[in-house]
Amino acid sequence: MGALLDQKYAKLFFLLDANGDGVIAEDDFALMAGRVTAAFGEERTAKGRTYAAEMTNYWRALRETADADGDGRIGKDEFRLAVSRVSDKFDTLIGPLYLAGFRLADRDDDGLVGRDGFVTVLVAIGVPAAEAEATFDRLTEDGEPLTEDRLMTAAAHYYRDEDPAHTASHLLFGAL
Ligand SMILES: [Ca+2]
Ligand SMILES: [Ca+2]
Repeated sequence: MGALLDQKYAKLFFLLDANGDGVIAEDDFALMAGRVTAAFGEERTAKGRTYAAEMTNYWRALRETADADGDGRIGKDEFRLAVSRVSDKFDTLIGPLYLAGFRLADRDDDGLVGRDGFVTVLVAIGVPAAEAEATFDRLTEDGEPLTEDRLMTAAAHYYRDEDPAHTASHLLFGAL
């Protein structure tokens, strides 16, 4: 694993440890899903339920890969290895969560996400608002909205790629 991927996985661990107790467990994923869906008032809608289900799937994939002693808790070192392996199956294990997040933020279902929707998701998962704004600017041009393809490409780069040409993707969740 290269240094950049290591930094990005460390950032993911920090964000996914939603209750800040230093380990990742199912309660973190429930907490984060609750925060994101509540930010849009979608806790009980189809979109919100899809997002929560994808959070659970992501957690299960990590747990099956990482939790060798079966105590339901994943520490930082376990997480780095697990997320690296789960990222090999980005399209089936991780991509659907990002797609569900995009669709939550796409308030009018036109396949585009504006600044407010994007920033709302990132703030709900723990990224400071100013960094979320900067991420939106890096991923888009001249006030254009974010497309689904652009987000999915950035997310795939975040989990799998260290190409210096993809800085905007590496900074998806703010400074490393
Ligand atoms: Ca935790
Ligand atoms: Ca839209």
